Amino acid sequence: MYPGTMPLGAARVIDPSRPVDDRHGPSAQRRLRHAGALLFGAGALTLCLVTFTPDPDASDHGGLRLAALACSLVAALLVVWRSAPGPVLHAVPPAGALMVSVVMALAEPVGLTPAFFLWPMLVAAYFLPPREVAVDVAIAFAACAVTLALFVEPGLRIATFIGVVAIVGVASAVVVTLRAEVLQLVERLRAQATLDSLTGAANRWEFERRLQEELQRAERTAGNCALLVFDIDHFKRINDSFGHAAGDDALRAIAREARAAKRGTDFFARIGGEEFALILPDTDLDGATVLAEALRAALARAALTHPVTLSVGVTDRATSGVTATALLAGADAALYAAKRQGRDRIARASAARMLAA
Ligand code: GH3
Ligand code: MG
Ligand code: MG
Repeated sequence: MYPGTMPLGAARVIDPSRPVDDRHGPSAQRRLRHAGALLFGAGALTLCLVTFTPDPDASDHGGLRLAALACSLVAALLVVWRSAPGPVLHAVPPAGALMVSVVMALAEPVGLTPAFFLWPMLVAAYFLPPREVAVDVAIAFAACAVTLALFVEPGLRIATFIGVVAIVGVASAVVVTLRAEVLQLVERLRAQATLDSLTGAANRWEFERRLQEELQRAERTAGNCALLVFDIDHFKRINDSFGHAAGDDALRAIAREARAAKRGTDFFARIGGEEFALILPDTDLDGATVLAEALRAALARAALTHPVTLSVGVTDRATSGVTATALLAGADAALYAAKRQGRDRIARASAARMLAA
């Protein structure tokens, strides 16, 4: 292995290609379904507890037990209906608000029941986009107002409504704001975790993940995938002669040239100090060699403050093997050969090496 390259890391548990604000993916849908089941399950339990505690006026207990039964059925449905479609799941918070209205109409006296509008609105605020949260909160307020007007004595209506608006409105706004801030933070951390700050290229971690992904795609489509690894020749001399800042400038300039030379579907990464890689989907050894030539020519033409040359190793899936480790080892061996043969050149991996390995 050429100094500077590292073995592939362990399998990736986190998938950074997943959008940070993933509200429609399978995982988000599953969590919303679970939250809905919990919401209605907790509602059923609370109603049961209320009807089994001593109460001087138990006339409403029959209705409340029916409401508990309805809540349990909804909770059970959400548990078993794994393929519940998005619109059904998005209807969970407003349905919860309507259930609180029904219970408010049944409960005698109304007591703390209106405070329970908070539950479905917290679920909405955490899981749904802000605009949908606003609609759900408006539905909850309207349902609350109508129920108060129809079923609650006049003296309590206004004060209860103000209480619901204040508690539910503020809590929902706080959750929406906190969630937006957390998402922003995650977005920033993801960029820091996947990009190299000096060159803006993807880092080694992201490179390994992407290489595995492209190889899986190639496997599915029975296609090819090439890997090009290049290392700057005698880069240490630039640092030693002109200082680290000049070295950093050279790294940035080389990354710029590589980005300009590659195709849109190619993936560029910095995988070591002065070592870079390009993953070339649907490309064979010849295609990778053409890109390597183009990159070397572009670098020769570019007006770099401190001109450099590259040693390049290329391989493809058909030559070195189908795993990321095999492909990287093949490109690495070719790069090492280019260095041994005198630098400033391209070396292609050979299938013989793979057979020997
Ligand atoms: P070779 O042709 O064999 O590749 O020789 P080389 O001098 O390029 O290789 P060597 O591995 O001896 O030195 C690599 C140098 O790259 C040493 C290290 O200081 C420098 N380097 C690695 N990362 C950075 C960086 O981020 N900035 C700067 N300025 N230099 C870096
Ligand atoms: Mg190196
Ligand atoms: Mg070098």
